[in-house]
Amino acid sequence: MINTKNKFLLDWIDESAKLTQPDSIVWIDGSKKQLDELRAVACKTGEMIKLNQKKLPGCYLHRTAVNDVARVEGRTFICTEKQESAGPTNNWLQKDEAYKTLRKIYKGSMKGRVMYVIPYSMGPIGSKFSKIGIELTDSIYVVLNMAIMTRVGQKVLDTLGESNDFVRGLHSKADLDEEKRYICHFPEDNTIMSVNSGYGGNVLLGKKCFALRIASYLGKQEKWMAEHMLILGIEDPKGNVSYIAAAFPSACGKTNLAMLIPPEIYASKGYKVWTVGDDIAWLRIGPDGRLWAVNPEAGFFGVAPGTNMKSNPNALKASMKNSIFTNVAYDIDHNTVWWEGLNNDPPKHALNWKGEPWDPASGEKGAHPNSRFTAPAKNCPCISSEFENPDGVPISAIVFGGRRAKTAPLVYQARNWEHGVFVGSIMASETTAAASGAVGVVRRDPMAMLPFCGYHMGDYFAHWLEMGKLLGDKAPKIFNVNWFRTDENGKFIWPGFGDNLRVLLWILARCNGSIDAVETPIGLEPKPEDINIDGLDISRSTLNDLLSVDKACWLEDVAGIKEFYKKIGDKLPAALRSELKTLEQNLK
Ligand code: GTP
Ligand code: SPV
Ligand code: MN
Repeated sequence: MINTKNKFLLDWIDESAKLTQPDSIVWIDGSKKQLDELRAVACKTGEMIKLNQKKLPGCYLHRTAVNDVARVEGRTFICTEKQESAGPTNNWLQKDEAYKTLRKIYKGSMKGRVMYVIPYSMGPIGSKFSKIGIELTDSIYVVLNMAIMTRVGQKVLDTLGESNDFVRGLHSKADLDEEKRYICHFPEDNTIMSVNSGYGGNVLLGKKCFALRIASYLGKQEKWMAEHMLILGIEDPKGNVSYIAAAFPSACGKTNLAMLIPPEIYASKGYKVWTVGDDIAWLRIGPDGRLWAVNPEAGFFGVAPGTNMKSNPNALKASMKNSIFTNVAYDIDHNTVWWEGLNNDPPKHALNWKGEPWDPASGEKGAHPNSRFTAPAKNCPCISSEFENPDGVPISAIVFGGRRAKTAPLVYQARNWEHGVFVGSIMASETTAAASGAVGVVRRDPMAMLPFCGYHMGDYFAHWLEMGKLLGDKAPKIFNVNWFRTDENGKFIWPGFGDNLRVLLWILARCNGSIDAVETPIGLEPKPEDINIDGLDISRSTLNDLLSVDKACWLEDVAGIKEFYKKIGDKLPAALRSELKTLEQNLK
């Protein structure tokens, strides 16, 4: 039995129950017994399908409503007293107005349902990095996902004690009405309200809503950072591990990079890669003055399509027990799951992600492009021994990157922290299926945080600059990568995946000062011979192309950056405006 005397918590639950009117309230203790009971209920109602327990022990399939398959950025709001606080890149609602609108929608929305109370910790319980949230939800799917993605149960309440310092998250599926779908954040009140969705990032409130949007706002006040970053450790043959944090937009390769398998030429020498996180990093300045990172999550909510034994065996293995699959194809004969890119052997008798009979020969996709697996981090064969370390890991390099068919070279280094913040601020990437809307359109996505920054983007840039001042010469070095350049046929030129280690090793060599670089108009690039291409199907001249800086392309980009900076307005730090001037002059 769960137990708390926290009056703030009990009052808020009371108030929320009066509003949403559930039949009953159940506290989630995170025990196997309780979760098993919920899984049984979900299977009975059809909310989940129990998969082949020999092949996929503890695994389940869930299908969302067909109109509810990705984050909805157009329906995601930062709700504050004044619009200025949300800034020009966020949808804004005046907070009192938002509460009023939302209360109408939530009224009675849990009638006939159970309200589950999920006490969870983002970050190892008790770590100085960690923060507590409580999510109220009428969805068993949400409960079971949160139990994988976060640390849940009584210990969280014990840590919270009678404090009011927790993030309130109220989620109701209501009737999944798109028109009345709201994902609302109240950073000034530590509150999240999500209604009329049942999908991932819209409803697992610990993830994007808390660990990025609310936490980025808290980080600004408390001088730390919440970022859309993977964290990985690279172990060299002597056993030294260096850590890299990398920010790529949604579905641009964080999970894959975090779990990469070193190519044979490196594996045979003893190089290893360890995963600390695949989506979110909380970064703080440690007692030694360096930047330290924890992954606030306890699981992976990873993109399924494209995941296979060659591209990402670690993710695949992680998802083969005690995992939940969302919106993948269903193999009727084997009671298992399938997605595009898993193998070349689609199931003979199958249902697609919508649950309809599906013929692989039809040309239609079996799995939704944004279908996902939810897997416990501890299942991952390459999970870092530091994953639970309450002090986190020290970061040597920060890497930005995106999907750019042209423009951005394979890798370049920023000349210093300020230039690095500039490099992050001008990131652009082709949109993906992770958010609803058009796919493949290039948009500015600074630090991969466009959809996740909980306050004014200009203030966010200023915060980055301030963190650099605090870090001084202990600041991580900053880089930019692009695995996604294409040739004239639209094919990716760089092999990517495990071979990305070749680029990461150049980055680490730059961090420890063991290698030179070449000055270019945009920053420091490798001497082509310093990227090891042994064993790759790539010529030196192709590598030169990958590293080339097309001035015309870049000047076009400068025009785009100017437009974006104009949108940021007066709050754009002068240092960034001056970096832009330098870039333009260098190119001319
Ligand atoms: P979110 O969970 O949405 O934040 O995404 P993510 O950044 O973790 O992306 P993920 O690693 O799941 O990759 C998304 C897609 O990019 C998958 O279809 C991958 O197969 C593909 N991908 C990942 N790494 C590479 C790479 O190095 N090269 C190429 N060409 N594709 C890649
Ligand atoms: C992303 O879109 O960046 C994700 C998936 O990691 S979601 O949790 O849906 O936001
Ligand atoms: Mn993400």
